[in-house]
Amino acid sequence: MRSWSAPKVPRLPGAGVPLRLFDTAAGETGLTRPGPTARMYVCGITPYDATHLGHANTYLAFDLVNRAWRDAGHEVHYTQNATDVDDPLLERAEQTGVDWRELAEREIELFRTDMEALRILPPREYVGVTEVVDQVAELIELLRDKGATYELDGDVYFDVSAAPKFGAVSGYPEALMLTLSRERGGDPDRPGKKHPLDWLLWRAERPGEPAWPSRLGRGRPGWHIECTAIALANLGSGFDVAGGGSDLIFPHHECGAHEGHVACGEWPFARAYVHAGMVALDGEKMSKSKGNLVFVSRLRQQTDPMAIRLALLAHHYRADWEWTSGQLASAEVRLARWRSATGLQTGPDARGLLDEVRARIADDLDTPGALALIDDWAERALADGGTDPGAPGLVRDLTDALLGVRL
Ligand code: 5CA
Ligand code: ZN
Repeated sequence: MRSWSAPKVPRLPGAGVPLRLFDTAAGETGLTRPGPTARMYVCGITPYDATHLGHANTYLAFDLVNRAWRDAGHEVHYTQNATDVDDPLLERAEQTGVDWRELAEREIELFRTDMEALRILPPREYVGVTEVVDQVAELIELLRDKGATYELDGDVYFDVSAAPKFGAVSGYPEALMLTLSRERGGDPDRPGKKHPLDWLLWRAERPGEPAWPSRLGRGRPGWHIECTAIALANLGSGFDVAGGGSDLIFPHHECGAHEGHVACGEWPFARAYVHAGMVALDGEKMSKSKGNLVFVSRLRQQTDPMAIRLALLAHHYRADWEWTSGQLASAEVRLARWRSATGLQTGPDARGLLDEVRARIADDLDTPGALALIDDWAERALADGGTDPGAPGLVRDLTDALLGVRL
């Protein structure tokens, strides 16, 4: 599918420092060690409703990873999917009397517009599952040939006993895995399964549901296998970062990691599993199924998208937090101050600021720390000026390149 258009990223003097990120699988923060080309896969939307602030927060986190790697001299190969056929999408289409393809297309287009407005760098490949059903089916066949699958009434399951490292990504105890599987699209209670945590790879055709022909019979892909197939086809095994919100730790990233492991014989499937926190509204995680949403597209009608970006950046990406409209007002004030300060002819020397901001971002994306440093520079610029004619331009460029906030 078409990705979205890329914002210009200014080049900064010198080079960024190696990026450290918290890896869920390791349970600690560690250095990312990409080659000349860093490889990142981020799970995309299920397009049955408009982009909300929670989504924006997650894609923003990985946009910062992308920008930090580029600043450190790497090319970045970034791939993202769109879950353009899945149960929640089909259910919403049915409820609203819209064709599921039209619904997906419309919401994906809105997502692209939102991402562009927020200056999120686009993935090199933006892949809808419906575009790669054949590849997904082939990967399932490969898993079948390795003895990792079984059939149940025409559906194909991954046999969890074929995954020797199951649990290595989430580190969750089995009871929690069962609960989360039940809540997040799994079917631990389905009779006939060998183990409750076995997961669906291929769903045989049901009346009224979309299906594709394959050597597995007519049907459609299960959820986790789509991301494994799309990541493998574009990035190969052992890529640098697999990303998403923390609600994807289990079962999605756990299951995907073992599909990749069994298919390729290589571990780890991704070198780091990185997760953004959950954004809540009215005390509950913002989610399409609950409907407690603040849409990016609606907010964009009221305010500058750069203020939305700044409001999100005020939180550490791994924090869970609750949206309130007051945060947008604070971000608008901050944006105006930064614009005033960088609009001056001269300012306080900012070369030290560049190093410090780079260091904050490289430290597991400490954006609150980075924002405080720029606040401090802006305050000094507005209070007593400064004599460096290059400083305002440098601050504009570093804010744009590293934080994606165009002043
Ligand atoms: N299509 C799948 C991934 S393959 C999916 O999870 N789609 S989604 O539309 O439900 O979510 C898209 C991304 O936004 C995921 O990374 C998810 O973890 C993240 N996300 C969803 N809700 C929130 C929230 N309230 N706060 C932060 N991130 C969220
Ligand atoms: Zn995914």
